[in-house]
Formats: sequence, C-alpha cells, structure tokens
Amino acid sequence: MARPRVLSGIQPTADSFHLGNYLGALRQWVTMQETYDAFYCVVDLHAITVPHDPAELRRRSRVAAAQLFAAGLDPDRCTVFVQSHVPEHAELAWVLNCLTGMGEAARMTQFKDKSAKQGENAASVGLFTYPILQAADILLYQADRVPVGADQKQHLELTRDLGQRFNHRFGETFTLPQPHILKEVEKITDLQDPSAKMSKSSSSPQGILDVLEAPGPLRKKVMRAVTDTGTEVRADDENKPGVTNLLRIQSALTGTPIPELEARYAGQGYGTFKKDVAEAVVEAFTPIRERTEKLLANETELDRMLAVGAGRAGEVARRTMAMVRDRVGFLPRA
Ligand code: AQP
Repeated sequence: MARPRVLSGIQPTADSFHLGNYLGALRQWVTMQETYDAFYCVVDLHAITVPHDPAELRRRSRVAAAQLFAAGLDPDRCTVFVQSHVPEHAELAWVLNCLTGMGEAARMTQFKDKSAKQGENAASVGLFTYPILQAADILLYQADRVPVGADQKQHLELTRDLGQRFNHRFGETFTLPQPHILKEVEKITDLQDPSAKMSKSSSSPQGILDVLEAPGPLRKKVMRAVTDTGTEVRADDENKPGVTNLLRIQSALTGTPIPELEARYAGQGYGTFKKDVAEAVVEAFTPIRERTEKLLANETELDRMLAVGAGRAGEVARRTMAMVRDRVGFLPRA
C-alpha cells in the first residue's frame, strides 16, 4: 500500500530557525519521513510577502535548506525542495485565489496580526493572499497530513475549505489534508514573554533560542528566562507560564514526562532546573549547527541536493496541475 503523503513548509525569513520551529515542526518532519511519503519545502514565495532584500533571501534560503538536512532530513527518505523551483505553486494559488471570498480571506488572524505591525496600508496583497498560496502548496501534493504548530490551524481549515469547494464545483481532484499537531509542543513561547509565541519577527533577541546560536548565548538566555516569584518547578499554564514553557521544552528535548521532571526538581528552586534545560537545548542544537556549517561550505552540492528535490516535487505538481487545468476548463496547448 502507498504511504500517506505529508507536506510542510518553512519560511527562509531569518538567519536561523528557532526552538519553536524546531519543536513545533522540524523534529516531526524528521520522524515523519520514516512512515510518510514526505515533501518539505523552503517557502521563498511566502518570504517575499513582506519587504525583503534579494541577496539576503538567497542566502537565507540556502541556510534554511542546510538546516533541514542538518536536522536529519535525508534526501533518500524524503523530498526537500525550494518552492519557487516548482512554478505550479503560484499557478494553483491563482486558481484558488479565484475561489476564495474576500471576507473569507479577511478573517485570517495571521494577516490581521502581521498587517497591524506594518500598518494596514503598507501590507502587500501578497501578505493578504498568503494563506491561499499555502493552500496551494498543500493541495498540489495531495497531502494527507500537514505537521504544523498551533498558529497554522486556521490556515489548514481554509485549505480544506478551498479543496472541498474545488472538488464540489469541478469534480473530485484534491485530497483534503488533516493537520498534524503535537499538543505538547504546539506553542513554544517567548522566554521573556510567556504569553506570546516564540517568533522570529516579534520576539526580542532575549526571548528566542536560535538553532544556529553558540552555546554561550543559548545558556545565558535560558538562565534569564522569565519565571515567577515562587520557587516550585511545576506545570501550571495559568500561574506559572514561564516555568511551564521550560518544562515543555525540557520534556520534548529529553523525552522525560513532565511529572517526572516536577518530581526531580522538587525542593530545588529554579537554578538547577534552568541549567539542565539550557544543557538540553545546547545538546540538541550543537550537532545541527555543526552540520549546517559543513553543508553551507559546499554550496554546489547543496544546490544539487535541492535540484534533485525540485525534480521529484515537480513531477507530482505537474500531474496535479494538469488535472486542475482540465477541470477548470483551460484549453489544452496544442
Ligand atoms: N513558537 C512556536 N511553537 C511551535 N511551532 C511554531 N512554529 C513557529 N513558531 C512556533 C511552526 O514552525 C513552522 C514554520 O513556520 P514559518 O516558517 O511559517 O514561520 P512562522 O510560523 O512564520 O515562524 P515565526 O517565527 O512565527 O515567524 P514570523 O515571526 O515571521 O511569523 C510552522 O509549522 C509553525 O507552525
């Protein structure tokens, strides 16, 4: 029997992925390559929905791809590619744009948040239609599952609605995807503001742990993470959101259940606990950083790996788009 298909993407909008990306997405990508027919992309088309510098985008796209391979994605087990190498993403997005209501798109909270930051009139139409491009990414590969963090739930619902609408109007074409969200790591929060998600665009440098960061600063940031005035290491989202976030991080990184961690640090205060969290982070990130540096040292080989991925992704994308063109009523090219 064919393996179920998985698709997920990540934006090349920073010089490094952060712990939220790693636990909420990347680590699951690595696990899922074993049991799924997995497609993972560096979504550079999404990255230009906000103002960008071309040279920086090129550099960050390679850094993103290198981190994916360094985190354990194996080109023999899954397909890793750059979104703009497969033009069908943009083509399908156009078709889906024409099926999306203005009000429907306007309800997307990520657009509201991001455009509020830029000033409503400064935000691009591309930022507005971002979720529709994301729907195209997913539907193009007929994905059964999409591993994401909690922030992407609403976009996944839109994807299902658009897929269903297309199927209803033009005949069965798309698989409707299910989100794949791990409850324990669906929202890693900012170390300085545990009410907000850890985020490259809105976290302060002290609030975010970067995968490519050196051990020294990583340790310092964890030690300075906001906790609360008590001393008890206990999971309690309401009263101890900072400690709870650190417990989630340590539990996810070491595979130790939270109650076991609570028992281990009983009566010890925050110091030892934070030190151990910092070590767990450094231990997880160091090999990824070292492998990323090696991969980036040979750009030709990295670009070749991405070309192989684009070749495989393109085959699937072309098959879906041929069907879409026909169903929509576009004239075949003689
Ligand atoms: N804090 C988080 N906790 C859990 N999962 C998270 N993800 C992001 N932040 C967290 C997941 O990472 C994947 C890649 O996301 P992206 O490239 O779309 O980046 P993002 O969501 O835009 O990440 P940021 O840091 O929040 O960037 P900005 O600030 O630009 O919006 C997704 O699966 C996401 O759920």
